Amino acid sequence: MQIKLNLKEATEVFNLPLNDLVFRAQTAHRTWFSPNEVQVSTLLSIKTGSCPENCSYCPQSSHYETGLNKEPLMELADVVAAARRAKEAGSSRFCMGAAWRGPRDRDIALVGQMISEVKSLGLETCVTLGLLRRSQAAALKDAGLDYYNHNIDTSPEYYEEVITTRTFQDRLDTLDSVRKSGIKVCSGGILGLGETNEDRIKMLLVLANLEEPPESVPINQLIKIPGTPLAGEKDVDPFDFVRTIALARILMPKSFIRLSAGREQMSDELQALCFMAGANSIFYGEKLLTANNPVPEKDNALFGRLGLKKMKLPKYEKNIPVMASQEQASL
Ligand code: SAM
Ligand code: DTB
Ligand code: SF4
Repeated sequence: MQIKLNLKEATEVFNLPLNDLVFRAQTAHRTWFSPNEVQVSTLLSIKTGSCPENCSYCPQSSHYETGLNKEPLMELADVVAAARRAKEAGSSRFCMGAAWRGPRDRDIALVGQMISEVKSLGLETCVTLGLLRRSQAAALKDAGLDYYNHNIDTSPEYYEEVITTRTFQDRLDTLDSVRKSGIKVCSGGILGLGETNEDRIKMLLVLANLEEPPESVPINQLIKIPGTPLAGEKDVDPFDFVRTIALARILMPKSFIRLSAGREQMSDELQALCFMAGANSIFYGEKLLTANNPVPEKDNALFGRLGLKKMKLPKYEKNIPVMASQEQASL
């Protein structure tokens, strides 16, 4: 059922009249998911700032002066308290992020405790810790990790324009370690780095053509952070953003496609278009890692107006979410 397209075919799909493109994306979405349910994750930055990498979009890189409040690794009890609040607010997944090039083995032990405790609250667990070796991935899996987030961010060709302290292949190697350890993969990218639509299509093709595509695909819109090299980058055309979401849905029909960072800068109407184009996951809660996200009251109001429901803890069969009901999934 996995649709494998080459660059020419994927570009033709991307450039379809918008109605036709959205229809195809909706059809794919309804084949695998119930159409009005959105998976909801909450983020927490467990170690903030002073990152040695030079990702030109990131407020946490030590290469740029962004006025960020730097924080060492959080205490276990504070992390668990934040996870409990996220669960009470209706999140089904708790995602903990650390600004490291990669964790040291002693960090893995500490983060492992956080994962176990968060998991025991009945939440899905996700961490994003940078580059990961196979043995480290195995230890996280043993601690109860469900998802590892590691974005490829953009096309292989454009990657060096954005980050030079690690390679595209480094990212793929980490994704491979994560996959081989039996952890579900969360990997996507950012729009608004100065890349072309062709780069966006190529990025999605890399993800879709992995041996197993990621179960979760975050599509971020650049939040322009003063002090980073990309602070003055031009805005993404909103329809190109929607087209990218739709193509992601068509290429990876069984994956959660997450409308990720940048929602605060989007209108309700643009977010609604993204849901129509097949996005079925968001970050929920007033903070992403360091940047602001819409407050829960605003998202709850939007969900109410659109008739969307927060998805309960998804059930999986061989890493594929099982639909709520066959009936809902029909056209
Ligand atoms: N350090 C880890 C890493 O790079 O994998 C994890 C945290 S990092 C902040 C996770 C992702 O957040 C990045 O890969 C990028 O896609 C996204 N991100 C970071 N800064 C952003 C920004 N200003 N706007 C939108 N997305 C951003
Ligand atoms: C992802 O793709 N986006 C999230 C999550 N994965 C870790 C992070 C967005 C970060 C936005 C900037 C900030 O909050 O610092
Ligand atoms: Fe570090 Fe991740 Fe930010 Fe890059 S995106 S500077 S690796 S925290």
